[in-house]
Amino acid sequence: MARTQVVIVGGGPSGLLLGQLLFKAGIEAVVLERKTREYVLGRIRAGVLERGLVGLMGEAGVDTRMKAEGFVHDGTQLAYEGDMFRVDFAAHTDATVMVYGQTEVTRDLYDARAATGGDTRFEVDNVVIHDADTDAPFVTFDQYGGTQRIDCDYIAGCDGFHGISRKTIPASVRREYEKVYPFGWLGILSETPPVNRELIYANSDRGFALCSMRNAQLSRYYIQCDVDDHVGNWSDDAFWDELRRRIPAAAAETLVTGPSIEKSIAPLRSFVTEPMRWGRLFLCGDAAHIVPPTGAKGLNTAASDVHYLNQGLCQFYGDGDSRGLDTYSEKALARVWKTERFSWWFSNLMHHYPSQSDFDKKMQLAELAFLRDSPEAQAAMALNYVGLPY
Ligand code: RFL
Ligand code: PHB
Repeated sequence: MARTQVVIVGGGPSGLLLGQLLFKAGIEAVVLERKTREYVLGRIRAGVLERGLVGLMGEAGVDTRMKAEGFVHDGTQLAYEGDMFRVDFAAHTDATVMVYGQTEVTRDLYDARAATGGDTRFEVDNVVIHDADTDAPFVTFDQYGGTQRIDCDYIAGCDGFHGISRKTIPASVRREYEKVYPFGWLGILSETPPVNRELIYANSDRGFALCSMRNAQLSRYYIQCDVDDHVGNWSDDAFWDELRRRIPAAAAETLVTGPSIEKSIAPLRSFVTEPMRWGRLFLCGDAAHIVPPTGAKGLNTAASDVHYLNQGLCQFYGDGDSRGLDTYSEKALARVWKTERFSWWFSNLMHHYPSQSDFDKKMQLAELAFLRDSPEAQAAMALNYVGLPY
């Protein structure tokens, strides 16, 4: 029978970041991942890192490549009705964001984990968390045709929205809050130079569009689509044509197109589960909450959870003080709800709703004009976009 201090369920960015931070503090952890490393690295997701996550990458000792290859952005562009204005982060905050893909963050964390001899089990099935509400929890899982058991002090549930950790908390204890949006995002990755130096978030009558990037030769674009649309309905040409119609003319004219190397549709959802702790089980990241991607907050909110949990575990193992762990759920949720609010607000502002009335549309335009003209409104947006303090 094996034993460790912390079992981390899920080898996505939350689980790996926590694993590396614990390693730095001399706390032993085993990471259990259902898929292969290649599969996890094949998911194209987040692209914008808040200062908090940038700092945690440094704390975890994995920021060398990010610092060399990432792009620091100190503003973003918002477009509507042929108009485009800039929200200047540097003018309103003392922070910037880093454009560096989740794929690269995850790769750096996996490389560091391998280099430090961290115990990571891939392709594990049927992970079950046992006795999390007692002082002797353990986790079982299937691998190589046999069932294994690891006893531990604590379990970190970092297994994403579809994982098993959240569902381990009895329904009578859990309270869930959800909003499903009536549209999705169709995203493509293409080996073309980005259309603009900064991201462009565009509100148009045909629906939202976003121009983002990974590096000088790799672009990431999204367009709002029907929630039940299929990737097969969208040729590359159809995507580019639709994107051009939704972004300002000057950008559309200079857009460089090419074959897509990835194309996928993501639904949009706001979701929070409370509490984020049950006994010795702590939920982190998408396992506990989802935001629509409009504010680029999913990975970043996962990182703030990891920060609070790491702090609590270090306090406990360092001087036996469990106060950080006892207040984890409360602290994490306080920040989660503020981030949910920002992502919901920004999504409402930028998308076309199927049921939108002319009045609703006028309200969106008035709010965009207010944001364009008000330094105070821009300061509020900038503060949220660069990331609320931990
Ligand atoms: P993940 O990434 O889902 O990782 C969970 C891991 O757990 C594994 N797993 C299990 N392992 C063992 N046993 C089980 N029973 C398991 N069940 C699941 C899974 O295989 C997986 O490896 O959750 P994590 O680590 O909490 O990370 C969250 C982020 O991935 C997510 O919030 C972001 O990608 C959201 N997101 C964005 N976030 C940002 O901060 N900035 C962005 O710019 C941004 N853009 C995006 C996004 C998400 C998107 N999609 C596709 C949903 C853009 C998109 C399009
Ligand atoms: C991305 O580059 O994938 C991205 C950027 C900003 C967002 C969402 C996604 O708000």
